[in-house]
Amino acid sequence: MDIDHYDINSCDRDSNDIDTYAQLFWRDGFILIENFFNINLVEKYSKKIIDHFGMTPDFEHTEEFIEKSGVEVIPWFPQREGVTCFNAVSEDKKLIALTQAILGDGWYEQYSMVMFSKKGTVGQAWHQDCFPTDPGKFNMNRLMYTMDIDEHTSGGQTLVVPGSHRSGILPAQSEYFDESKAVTLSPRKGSLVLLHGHCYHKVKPVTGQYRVSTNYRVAPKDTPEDITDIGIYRNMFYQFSTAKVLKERD
Ligand SMILES: O=C(O)CCC(=O)C(=O)O
Ligand SMILES: [Fe+2]
Repeated sequence: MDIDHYDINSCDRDSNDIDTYAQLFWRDGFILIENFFNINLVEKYSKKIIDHFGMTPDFEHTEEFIEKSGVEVIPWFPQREGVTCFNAVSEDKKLIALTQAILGDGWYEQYSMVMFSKKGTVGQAWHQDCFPTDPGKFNMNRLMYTMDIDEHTSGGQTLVVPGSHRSGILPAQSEYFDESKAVTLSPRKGSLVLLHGHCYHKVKPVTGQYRVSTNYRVAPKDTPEDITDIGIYRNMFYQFSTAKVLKERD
């Protein structure tokens, strides 16, 4: 397999592929694998998600967070509510094997979260999901896409700076930040994206009817369970559990 490609279409999912994906993940901080999930499962998820949100859900984050962070996403935690059909991705054997190849023994599941954005919303500003203080402690996003995400349909493409999981903290607003190094991911329905929580990433504005991604977050052994409680933005550190701006950075 040519490991210079970000879109990996062929996926035999034998052990060689899994090792190659793990290498790619550690090189770039992310991988995109198309057609990873069974289409029937994807359809089932899609329906459940749309039934839950409808098309005009209310925002659950505070006004201050939305305004300061530039994040307009409505989260839903279906497994916490006992919606058991959302266990299917947690139990997916290929996904478990890939996670094990990347994170090694002792990794654990944090939580699953569906993220919904309405038409006309801004997506998400540049951020890291957690502090990059210790390279061994981070969240890994395992994102399932139940719709095509591209400039023609939904907008809301995901931008990632390759290798930025090794670059330390995201530059503050007043500091130099070379966005031209970012790559644009346009995951198709059924795709999996694995994304290291220390990577610099953002979501572009949503131009279509809505945008949905579903995240099964995991972490390596010894990572604190609340590692993603504080998000790193260019203008602030934000604590989700208390809904407070911990620090304005500029
Ligand atoms: O929905 C996406 O594509 C990325 C969302 C995100 O920022 C995350 O999962 O941490
Ligand atoms: Fe994120």
